[in-house]
Amino acid sequence: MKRHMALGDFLVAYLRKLGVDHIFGIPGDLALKLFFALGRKHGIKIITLSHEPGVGFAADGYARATGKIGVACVTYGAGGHNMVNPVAGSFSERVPILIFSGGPGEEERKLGTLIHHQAREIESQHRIFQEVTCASRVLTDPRTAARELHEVVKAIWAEQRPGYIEIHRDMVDQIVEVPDELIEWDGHLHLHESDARKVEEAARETAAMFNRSRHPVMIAGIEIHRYKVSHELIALAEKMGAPVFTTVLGKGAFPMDHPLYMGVHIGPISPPPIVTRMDKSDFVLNLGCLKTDMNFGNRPPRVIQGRTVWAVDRKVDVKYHTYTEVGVRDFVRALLKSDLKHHREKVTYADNLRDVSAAENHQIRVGQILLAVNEFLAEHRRYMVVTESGDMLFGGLDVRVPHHSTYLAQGFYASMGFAVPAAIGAQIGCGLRPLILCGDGGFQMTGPEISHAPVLGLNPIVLLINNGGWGIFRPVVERRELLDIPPWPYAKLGRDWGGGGFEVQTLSQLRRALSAADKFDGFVIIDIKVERDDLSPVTVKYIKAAAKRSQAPRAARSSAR
Ligand SMILES: Cc1ncc(C[n+]2csc(CCOP(=O)(O)OP(=O)(O)O)c2C)c(N)n1
Ligand SMILES: [Mg+2]
Repeated sequence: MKRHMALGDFLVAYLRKLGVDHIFGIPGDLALKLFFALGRKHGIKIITLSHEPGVGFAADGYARATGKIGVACVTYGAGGHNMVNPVAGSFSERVPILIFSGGPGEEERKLGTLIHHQAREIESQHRIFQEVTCASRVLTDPRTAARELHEVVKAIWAEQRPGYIEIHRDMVDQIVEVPDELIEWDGHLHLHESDARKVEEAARETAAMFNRSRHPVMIAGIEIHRYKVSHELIALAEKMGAPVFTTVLGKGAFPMDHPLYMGVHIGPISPPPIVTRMDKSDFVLNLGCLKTDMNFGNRPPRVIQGRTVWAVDRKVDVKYHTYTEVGVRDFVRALLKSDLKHHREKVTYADNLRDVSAAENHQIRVGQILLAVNEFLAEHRRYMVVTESGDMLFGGLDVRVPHHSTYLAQGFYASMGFAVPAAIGAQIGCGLRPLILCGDGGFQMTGPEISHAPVLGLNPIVLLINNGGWGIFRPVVERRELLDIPPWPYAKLGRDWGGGGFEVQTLSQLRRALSAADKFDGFVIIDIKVERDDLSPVTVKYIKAAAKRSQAPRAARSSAR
C-alpha cells in the first residue's frame, strides 16, 4: 500500500490486507471498471453467478460459513436493486457483507438527462441501501475515499451487518490519498469494546441467580456464532451442567451432538420434552438470542422476566434492569471466570421425529427424509447442511449435524432463494460439502445457480422435496390451486447442467441415492417425490399457529359484524 494510489489499486490492496480472497459479482457498464479493477488477473478471485440475488446470497453464505466478511460487486440500479433482498436478510440476521456498486460518472450526471438504470434520483440507490446496512458511503472525494471505506468496513465488523460502498465509474482511476493509519494497519478489525465494570457486575449478578436456581437452562442464539464465542460457550455450559437449547436462527451455535444439547427451542411448538423442561425452569440464561417471533414459535416471548438474563445487542437484561455496553462475548467470558454451581442434569436430546415410521417401500414421508438425512450425517463427515425457506426451514430444525459441523439457514428473515447460492458461497469459503434441503418452489427461485457448480469445482447435494407447489401454506388456505407450480425435470436438469440427478419415491431409494451422491464427484440433485399434503412435523404446528395470529383481534371481528 502506498500513500498515493489509483482507487482501483487501493481497493485490491485494502481487501487483500483484510484477507478477502473471493468477490461475488455480476458486471454492468456502470460498474465495468470497478469490476475489472477488483477482478484483475492474479488478484482476488471473482465468482460470477447468473442473477444478483444469487450473488447476494452467495456472499452471505460465504460470510456465515467462514466468519469473515463476504464481498459482492454489482452494477448500479438494475444490479444494485436486485441485491436489496439478500442484503436485507444479511442485515436482519447479522451477517457481515460488503457491497460495492458502480454508478454514473460526474460528467454524465451533469448532462441533466436521466441515466440508464436510474430509478428516482441518482442518490436513490444509496438511500435504499441505507435502510439495510449499518454504514454506507458514496466515494466521491479522493482525499477521504480510503478512510471512508475503512470506516464502513470497521462498522461492518463491529456490528456484524452489511455495509455499502458506491463508486462511480470515473472514480476508479482517480489517485486517492492513503492515510498512515491504513498503510500501517495489520488487517485486523475489532469488535466494540465492552465496559469492563458493567461486564463484571452483570456477570456477578447472573452467577448469583444461577447459583440460587435449581432447574436452570441456557439458550444459545446467533450472536454466539457471529461473535465467535462458541468454544467459551461450550466450556460455560459444561461448567454449569444445565441443558442447552438453541433458537431457530441460532441452530448450530452449540454442537448438536454435545451431551448437554437438548434441541431447538421454538416456544410452545418445541418438541414436547423441551416445552416441559422449559416450563419447569426457574432460571433462563439467553445468550445472543434475538427476540424474534420465529424464535418463539409465533408468540411474543413469554419471558418470566424475574428469572431471566438476556444478553443480546450489546446489552444484558438482568430481571428488570439493563446493563448497556456489554457485548455477549465479554459477558460469556466473564461468566466462565465466575464461581458457578455445577448441576448434574442428565439431558436427553429431543426432536419431532420420534413417531416417524421407518417403513421402507411406501411413498416416502417428509419425516422419513429427515431421518435418512440424520442417518447419513451420522456416518459421513465433511458435510454441512443448508436449508431453504418453506417446509424445510422447519423440517431442518430436526436435522442433527454432528462433528461440530455447520448448519446454515435464514432462520428469521426466511427468504426463499437463499439455500442454493448460499451453499455455493459457503462451500467456496469453508470447503465442506453442502447438503441442501430445499422445496421445489425455493429451487425454482435461485436453484439454477447450481449450474455454476462444475466450473467452480463445487459439488453440493440438493435434496429437492418435490410436492408440486408452495406446500407449506396448503393446510391453511381455501384455494389450494393458487399454490401449484409447474413440474420441472429436476433430475434431468442436474444431469444436463453437468452434475448428477436421481428421482426417488421411497426411503430405500433415497438412502441409495444419498450413498451414490456421496461417491459422485460433482453436484447432484435428488428429486424426492412426496405427497402434496405431506409436511414436516414442525411446519404443521408452526403454520397453524401463524394462521391463528393472522386473524383480526376478536374485538375488531365482532364490531365488523
Ligand atoms: C422471496 C420469498 N417469497 C415468498 C415467500 C413466502 N413463502 C414462504 S414459504 C413459500 C413456499 C415454499 O415452497 P417450497 O419451496 O416448494 O417449499 P414447500 O413448503 O412446498 O416444501 C413461500 C411462497 C418467501 N419466504 N420468500
Ligand atoms: Mg414445494
